[in-house]
Amino acid sequence: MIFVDACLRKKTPYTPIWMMRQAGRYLTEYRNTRLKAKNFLDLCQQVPLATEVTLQPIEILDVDAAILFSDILVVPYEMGLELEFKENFGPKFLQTIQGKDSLLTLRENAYKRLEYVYDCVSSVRKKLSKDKALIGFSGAPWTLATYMIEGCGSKSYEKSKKMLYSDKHTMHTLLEKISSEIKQYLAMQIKAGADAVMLFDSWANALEATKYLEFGWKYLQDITSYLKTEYGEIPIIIFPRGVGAFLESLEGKFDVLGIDWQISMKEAKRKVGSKFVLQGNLEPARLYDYNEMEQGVKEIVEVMQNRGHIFNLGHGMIKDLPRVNAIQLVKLVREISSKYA
Ligand code: 1CP
Repeated sequence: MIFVDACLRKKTPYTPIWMMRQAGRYLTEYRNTRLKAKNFLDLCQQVPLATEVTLQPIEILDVDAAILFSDILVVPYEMGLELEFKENFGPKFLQTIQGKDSLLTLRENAYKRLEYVYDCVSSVRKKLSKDKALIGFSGAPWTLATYMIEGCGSKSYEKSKKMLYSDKHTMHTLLEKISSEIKQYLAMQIKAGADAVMLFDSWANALEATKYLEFGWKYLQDITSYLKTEYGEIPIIIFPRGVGAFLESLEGKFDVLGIDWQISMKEAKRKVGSKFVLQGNLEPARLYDYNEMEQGVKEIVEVMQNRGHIFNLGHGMIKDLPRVNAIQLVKLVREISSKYA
C-alpha cells in the first residue's frame, strides 16, 4: 500500500494523496446516500450507508486512502451526551459538561457502544482493493472536550478556557476520561482492519503554546505511546491545527504530522520534516480555481519532492467546491510527484 509505505517513509512511485472530508456534500453521490438516512448520526450508524459513503471518494477521485465515514463527536455521544446535527448549523449537544459534578453523569466504556464504527471499518476493508488504505480516526481529547463543554462549535472557547484556567483539576479529569476511551476506540478500529489511524485536534489553535502542551499534546502523546506499544506497525497521523508557531516543540511516538494551510510546507519541512513524515497542506479554497490549485500543488510537491510526504488539503473539503477540480487534483499530484520517484 503506497499510502502506508509513505507513512513509514519508504520510497514510493508517487506521492499518495487523500483529502480531509473527502466524503461530503460536494459529491452528489454523498447527498443521495445522505437522503436515505434519517439524519447525519443515523448515516454514521447505518453500516451499509456509512460504508457506501466511505468508498465514494475512492471510486470518484481515485485517492490512495479511504477515511472511515463517521464523526469525531460519536465518542462524546456514547459517553452519554445527547447529540443533534442540525441542518445548516452543525452539531449540538443537549447536555454539556459544566464542572466537577457533571463528570459524574458520563458513562464509562463508551468504546464498547461504538460497534457500528468497527463494523463499518471491517465492511469497508472487505470491499476496498488491496492497494488502497483505510484510515480510522478519532477526535483528540482537547478538541472533544471543547465540544463537551461548549455544546457546539465555538469561536472563543470561553467556557472551556474558564475551566482550564480556574478548575484545572476538573479539566484534567475530563481529558483523562476521554483519552482512555480513545485508546480503546482506536485499538478496536485497528483490530477491525484500519491500516492507519489519525487524531484530529482541530481546536489546538485555541490555546497558548504552554497550555496546549499541557492540556492537548500531553494526552496525544499518551494515546500514541499506548498505540505504538500495542500496534507498533500501524502508522499514526496527528493533525493539530494552527500550531505553526510552536511546531518545533512537538515531540512524540507517531509517524505523520498533519500540516494545516497557514504555514508553508517549506517552513514546516525545515522545522520538523526530519522528525516526521508530513501530510498536507493545500489551502482547500484553491480548488475554486483550477490555475490556483495547479500552482499550489506545484509549490508543495516541488518542496517535498516525494520524500516523507503525503499530499492532503490543509483542512477539510468545502461543500461547494467543484468536484471536477477534486478529481483533477489527484491526477495532478500523481503526475507531478512521479517525476521525483
Ligand atoms: O450534514 C452533513 O452531511 C454533515 C457534514 C459532516 C460531515 C461530512 C459532519 C458534521 N461530519 C462529517 C464527516 C466527518 N467529520 C469525517 C468523515 C470522513 C472524511 O473526512 O471524509 C471526519 C474525519 C470528520 C471529523 C470532524 N468532525 C472534525 C475534525 C476535522 C475538522 O474538520 O477539523 C470536526 C471538528 C468535526 C465536527 C463536525 N462534524 C460535522 C460538522 C459540520 C463539524 C464541524 C462543526 C464546527 O465547526 O464546530
